[in-house]
Amino acid sequence: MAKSFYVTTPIFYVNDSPHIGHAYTSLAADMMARFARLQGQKVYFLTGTDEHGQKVKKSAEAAGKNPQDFVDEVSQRFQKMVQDLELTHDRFIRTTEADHKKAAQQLWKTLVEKGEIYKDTYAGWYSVRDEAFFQESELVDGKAPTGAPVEWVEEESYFFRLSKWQEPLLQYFSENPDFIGPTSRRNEVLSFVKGGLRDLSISRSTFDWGVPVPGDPKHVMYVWIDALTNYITALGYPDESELRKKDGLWQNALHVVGKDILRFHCVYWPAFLMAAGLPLPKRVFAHGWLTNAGEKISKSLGNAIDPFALIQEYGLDQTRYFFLREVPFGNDGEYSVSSFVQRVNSDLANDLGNLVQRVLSFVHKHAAGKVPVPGELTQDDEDMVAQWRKVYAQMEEAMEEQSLHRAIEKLWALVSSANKYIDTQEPWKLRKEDVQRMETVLYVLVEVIRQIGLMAQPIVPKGATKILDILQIPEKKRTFDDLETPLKGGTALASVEPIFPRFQVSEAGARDAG
Ligand code: ME8
Repeated sequence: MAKSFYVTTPIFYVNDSPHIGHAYTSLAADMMARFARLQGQKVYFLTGTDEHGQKVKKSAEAAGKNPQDFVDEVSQRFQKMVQDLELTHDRFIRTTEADHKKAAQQLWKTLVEKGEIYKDTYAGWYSVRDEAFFQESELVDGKAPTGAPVEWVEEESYFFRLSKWQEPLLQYFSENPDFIGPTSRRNEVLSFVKGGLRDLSISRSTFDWGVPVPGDPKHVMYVWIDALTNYITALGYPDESELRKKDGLWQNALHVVGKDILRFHCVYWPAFLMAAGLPLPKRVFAHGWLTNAGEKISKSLGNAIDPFALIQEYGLDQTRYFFLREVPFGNDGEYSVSSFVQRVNSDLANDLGNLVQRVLSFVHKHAAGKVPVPGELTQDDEDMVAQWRKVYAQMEEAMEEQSLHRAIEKLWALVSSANKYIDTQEPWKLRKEDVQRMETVLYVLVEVIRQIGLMAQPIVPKGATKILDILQIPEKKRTFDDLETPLKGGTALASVEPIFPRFQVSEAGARDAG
């Protein structure tokens, strides 16, 4: 039976336009979804927008719009981003959709029935930018730890008995050491929970842009309890059958998030689920921040990079490749135009692009444009043709740990091996000395290019598709299972076209310098 894999991105606030940070998370999740599909897994990939709360409400006011019109408009920009990124998501969820509101209200009702919610008064600090409550002791120079301004809030509020879940959470983390990745983030969560949990205010009564609290419409739900529920709305909750299915989507769910929202996903969310008697997702993986000149890229800091501009100028494959390869997934990563151009020139244009171009043009010129029929394979040939097995196993292992950069690095080691193989076998010499041997060498190379094309699909889908199209590989023969079935000699190749262009390094350097 095919394994299941459910991958989610955070749902993004519609307070402002999407920037490269949002695109980054989305591209990473997309690579995971594509990889799992090619493995033959049953995949569900969810992304969307988080449309309630004070932050969105204030942005709507500032824009002079009513909140619904405003969120419709900004959500469109995120839907456009998702389209431009050519994500392979199964649903784009919006928290203003009816099925989601119903799910959030059902979760609330269940928590009430289980005695997990009580009414009191909240008095404390609130950061609208973080949509988070803070204790006096947590403030740094009168601001939230993120540097966001805070305001004093004193209002009637419902509370969730979070304190009660401190021990069960710690026990769960110890029994499920892979629940949070990477390890540094796991440690961060452990120390936060060990430091003691207070009950959490989960409703607001001084504004109305949110999901109404069942039975008490003066209150709207705290935006995070509403937002987190999106992950189960998409699986049909209040119907719990998918959530409880053994080895179904939920038991194999991975939440990909940025490290800024670790606490919400690794403490609040599992506590809500435990309290409601629902099973937990398999894992939360928190990646780092993209930085520009050392500062987190964010709209509020005014250093946002427009993903649309980047894609338009350099291409989608290039944008995917740079961010997923350059930044070790989990760490922070610095973006600059010159590092971008250097990376895509060297890995895409030179290493992979040249390999394909060189070999396939040679086949067109000197081997009648057909996959050559090999003679007997030498040990070197055998090793080259079989190297993918090790590479693929390494990629699978890396993907299991969300080590996206490592998976890419392993594949590019195969690209390097193929380039070395050309240099040692020297087919251009064989053309004059031993045509049969030349054909064998070319066969090996074309076969390895096919293997690389297959495995590169989740990383650079457009380039990989071009490669597989030149090789005339039928659409149905492009899964990872097909790695096992080598090319047959004699198939005609389509004409060769450039796969990855080169960019000017000098211009990029000038741009970084401002
Ligand atoms: O937090 N580098 O939404 P949000 C890397 N609505 N990733 C970045 C980034 C950067 N500089 N900036 C943003 C919310 N991100 C909530 C989520 S989920 C139930 C609710 C990415 O619009 C990263 O994934 O503020 C981060 O966690 C997310 O955008 C925050 O998006």
